[in-house]
Amino acid sequence: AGCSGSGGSGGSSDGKIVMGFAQVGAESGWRTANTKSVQESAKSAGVELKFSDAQQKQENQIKAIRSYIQQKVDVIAFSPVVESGWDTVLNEARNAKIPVILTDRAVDSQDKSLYKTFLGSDFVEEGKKAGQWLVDQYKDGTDQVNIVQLEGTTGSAPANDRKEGFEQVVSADPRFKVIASQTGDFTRAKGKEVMEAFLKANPKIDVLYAHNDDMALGAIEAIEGAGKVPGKDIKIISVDAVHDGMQALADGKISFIVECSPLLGPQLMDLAKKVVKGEQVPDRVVTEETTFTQEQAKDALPGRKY
Ligand code: GYE
Repeated sequence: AGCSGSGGSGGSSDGKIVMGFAQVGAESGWRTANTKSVQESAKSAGVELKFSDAQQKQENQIKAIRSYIQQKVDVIAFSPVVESGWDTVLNEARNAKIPVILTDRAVDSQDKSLYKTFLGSDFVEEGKKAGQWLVDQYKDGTDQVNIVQLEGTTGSAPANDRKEGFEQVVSADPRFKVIASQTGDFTRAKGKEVMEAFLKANPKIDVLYAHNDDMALGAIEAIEGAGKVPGKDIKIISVDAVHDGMQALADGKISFIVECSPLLGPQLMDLAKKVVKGEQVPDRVVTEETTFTQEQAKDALPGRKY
């Protein structure tokens, strides 16, 4: 990008589209698979990729976006770590006439013209699927069901929405009680640490709902460390379906996983090419996803790419 002269919109000196991609970090198996997908698809789509890792900090992401604006890339894509606080930098991109694509996570900006499209999952739907599985599991009981929740990164779209969708479903039945809920920042280490605290403070935990597999995997270590059997003494529901999560599901340690696909790269490159050409794109592209029981995980594992 930044080459002057004829031909209008950007392009690197060899005519390639240049994309600046501001990634959240490397906090989870999901994120690693997502990064790989973006990098590989850029290569095969002939897109020159400038990539940055914000280490889960909004200020780093804003810095990265500003530097992409300065470098006059053709298109900026990013996965906003939290939902709020983006209007200023998105305005700067718009003033510089650089189109922005949101991938994976949403922003809460009122002005939808600050970005061209949003590619990613419906996280409220994922939370509902998690809640629905639980409701089905306990359809015959009368006892109270004590639930603890490991939330994703505070203020992030998947944490907000997975919590909301789950609540919408389970709150219809007064037996379901969320007795503790805290962030584990989508990491294994935090998932373990917070689950240890939950176990100390709550003698009777029936269910863990973790907003991603990594936190569930950390929590499994905490549960085993406390002398309990994950999947039996405490049922575990999580979201993502990355390899290690699917393995724990097949092994009976996790009870149910709601899939969230990280393989957004090919669709992102497609959208980027259209946006750079000035073509119309849909303002929302939702990823297709399923759910996995323990049996389904055993079948699916050999063919999983991540
Ligand atoms: O579920 C989690 C990751 O934004 C969908 O971020 C993504 C979430 C994913 O750290 O594992």
